[in-house]
Amino acid sequence: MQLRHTQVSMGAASLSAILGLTGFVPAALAQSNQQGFQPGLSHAAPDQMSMMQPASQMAADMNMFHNNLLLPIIIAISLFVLALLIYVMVRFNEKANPTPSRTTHHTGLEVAWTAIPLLILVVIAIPSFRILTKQIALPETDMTVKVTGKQWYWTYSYPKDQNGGFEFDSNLLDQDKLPAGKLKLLDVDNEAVVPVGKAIRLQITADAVGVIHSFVITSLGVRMDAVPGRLNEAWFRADKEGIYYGQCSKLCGKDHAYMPIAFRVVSEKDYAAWLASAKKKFASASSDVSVADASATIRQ
Ligand SMILES: [Cu+2]
Repeated sequence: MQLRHTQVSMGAASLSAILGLTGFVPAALAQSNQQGFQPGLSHAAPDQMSMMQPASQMAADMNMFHNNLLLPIIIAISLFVLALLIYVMVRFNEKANPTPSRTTHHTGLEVAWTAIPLLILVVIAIPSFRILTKQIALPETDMTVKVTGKQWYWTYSYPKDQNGGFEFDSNLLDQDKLPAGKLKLLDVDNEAVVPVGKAIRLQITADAVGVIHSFVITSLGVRMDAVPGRLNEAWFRADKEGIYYGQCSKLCGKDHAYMPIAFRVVSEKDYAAWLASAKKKFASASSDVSVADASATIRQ
């Protein structure tokens, strides 16, 4: 298993509107917007009750863990406690049981109500730690994006040694002049773009003079705090092309609710086209970020 100096802190538009707004989006990319934009997958659907649909194996594992293990256990425990309460109310009320028992200890019962919850926790802990390990022990990743939480927007840096060498800010769109088809409080001016099927390493931090944020994209199974002065790592491999939204998930100040995350997952060809145009567009904001040195890798 490999751990790369990971520090864990333990969280359909009109085409012309899109093109007009982003300016540089290649035509093929703009088309994939309409396919990729799916309620329940990209963002929560209206009246949605359950978890977000998964767009990565990690998110699928997390959903499975919640839906197939945690939820049944929680329901069973709640029903059991409810049944006990009803039984006590009926069987041991003052009328039905005028002379109460004076028992204060029962060894068998005490062992049982210690051991059974312990076993339940062990049953939960094993798959929980398995998923957690998968999240924080990075596999060989194909590319890196550096994410910096600022007050109150995100900055994405594409490393020089990966054909990038630029960075850009991703700000919430002006809510008073929201173009048709754009999502309120979710769509941004500059989306981060990554290729589909590739393991993406995220290096997540926050502005040195800023506050703690948390970078979360639910459908991709990514949740990691962005802490000033600390470089946290997370990763994902998106199975499907599309746009995936997230939100800052750490109460970070007055505009906490207005710093959405938008990651667009595209084909490799579209990614190459985007990279070429983004390099020109963001040329003025060049970034010196380069991928962490291999010597920083801790092998286990
Ligand atoms: Cu924040």
